[in-house]
Formats: sequence, C-alpha cells, structure tokens
Amino acid sequence: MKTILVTGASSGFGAATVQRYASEGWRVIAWARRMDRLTDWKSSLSTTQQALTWIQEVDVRDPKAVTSAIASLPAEFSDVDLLINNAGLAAGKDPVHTANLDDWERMIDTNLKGLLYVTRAISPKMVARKTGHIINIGSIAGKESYPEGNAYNATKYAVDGLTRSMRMDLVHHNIRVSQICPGMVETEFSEVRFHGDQQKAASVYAHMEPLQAEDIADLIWYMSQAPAHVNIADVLILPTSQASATIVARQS
Ligand code: NDP
Ligand code: 8X3
Repeated sequence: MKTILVTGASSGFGAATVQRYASEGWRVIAWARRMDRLTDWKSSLSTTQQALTWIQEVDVRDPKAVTSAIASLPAEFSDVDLLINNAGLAAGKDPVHTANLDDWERMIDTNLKGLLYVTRAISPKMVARKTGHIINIGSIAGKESYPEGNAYNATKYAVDGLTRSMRMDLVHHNIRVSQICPGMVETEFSEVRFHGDQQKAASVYAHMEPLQAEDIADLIWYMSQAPAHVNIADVLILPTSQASATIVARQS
C-alpha cells in the first residue's frame, strides 16, 4: 500500500487530491492549518478509509512544525511515496509600487520557503529508500508574468526553477520530480487573493468555464500512475477557453 502526503489539504486542489487518493485506497497524510476542515473531511470517510488517513495541523512556513509533524507520524505512515507540494496562495494583485509588504512576505514564506522546508524534511527518507515522487504545484504564473502579478509571479517562477534543480539532485536516487502548472481553477484561490472580496473573486471566472480542483486531482493521479520509468516532468494545464495568463475567451 502506498502513502501520499498533501500540503494544503483543507481546500481546493489539496482537498480534491486527498479525497481522490483515499477513494483509491492509498494511505493519506493531509496537512493544513485549518484542522476543523481536515477533521470534518476525515469524519466523512468510511471507517476503513479513516484508518488509512492521518491529519495534521501544519503551517508550512514553520520549519520546526514541519519536522516535528514528520517525526510524529506513526510507523505505518512514515514512508511517504508521493509528496504533493501544494500549499500556497496569492495575496493581493497590485502594482509593484503600491503592493502590500505583508502580502509579499506571506507568498514568499509559503509558496517558496514552505515548499523548501517540506521537501528538505521528506526527501532524505525517499533517498534512503531509493524511491519516491514529488509533485510541485507551480502555476502558469511561473511560466509567464502578468501585470500586478509581481511577487506571486516571482514565487511561482521560483517553484519552476526549484523543480528543475530538485530533479537534478534527486535523479541519482530514483526519485521522480514533477511540476504541474495550472491556469485558472475555481477554488478559494481568488477569494484569498482578494482578501475575502467574494464579488471580485467571482469576477475572475465570469463568463468562462474554469478548471475545477478535481481536474488537478485527476492529473496528479495520472502522473503518479505512470510506469516507474516514466516521469511526466512538467505539465501546463489550462481551461479550454484560456490561451495565456492574460488571454481568456469569455462569452458575452
Ligand atoms: P485554495 O485557497 O483553495 O487552497 C490553498 C490551500 O493551501 C489551503 O488548503 C490552505 O490551507 C493551504 N495553505 C495556505 N497557506 C498555508 C500554510 N502557511 N501552511 C499550510 N497550508 C497552507 O487554493 P488552490 O487549491 O487553488 O491552490 C493550491 C495551490 O495551487 C497553490 O499553490 C496555488 O498557488 C496553486 N495554483 C492555483 C491556481 C488556481 O487558479 N486556483 C492556478 C495555479 C496554481 P489552510 O488555510 O487551512 O492552511
Ligand atoms: C493561479 C493562476 O493566473 O491567477 O496561479 O496566476 S493565475
């Protein structure tokens, strides 16, 4: 039986992914800060699935919390086969000369430093076992910049660069390192980006059909099920109506 660890499992891609892998009979470790959501999700599972699920309150910005969460895993959950570095956010969408410094700190600390801390903590055991797969959630924002994307763009470009470098380090240890770069997916992402402004968040997906979190979970499943000699290294996944970070066909 295989074990997946998903960061940011309380919402969006992460929530859809833990649900998918629980249904497929995997052991699932789900991390997030909002423990109430993880508890509710676990309660919704069958008794058999619950026994295969381990939920933990972890803020990925805190390296000590990350290492102690891993140290406290029960033996049967401690060999992670698949790590999904998903926890992340955009905070604000403002020109570089007026953007909020706290927003920048949150994005850099979560999207970049958090991903590094989790990888640093999980990868040694994969190296020792000579097996494993790490999928980083990047973004189209890490492939092309857009106006007012500034620090969010920078963190996702960093994930792109980091994914390539991680692959170079871990290729010698039979570990697959992959990246998924989604375009527009309707989750809580835009609500978080616009600091709870639901109207503004809804307008992002107006008159077009965005991807759903389950589309990303499907892709993760497909990538993880590829034969062991195949690494689907980098995938840009877009809604059919999106051509680039800024070109979207909207129905009027
Ligand atoms: P959601 O806001 O729905 O989910 C984000 C998840 O990240 C939540 O579970 C949240 O949990 C978790 N998270 C945020 N900060 C932290 C933290 N400090 N420590 C631990 N967990 C944290 O957004 P998405 O599902 O859309 O986003 C997931 C990833 O996908 C992000 O990296 C995002 O940048 C990326 N992405 C999203 C796209 C989109 O259009 N939706 C497109 C491209 C990439 P909690 O608050 O409970 O800690
Ligand atoms: C999220 C997609 O286009 O808002 O990463 O940057 S976008």
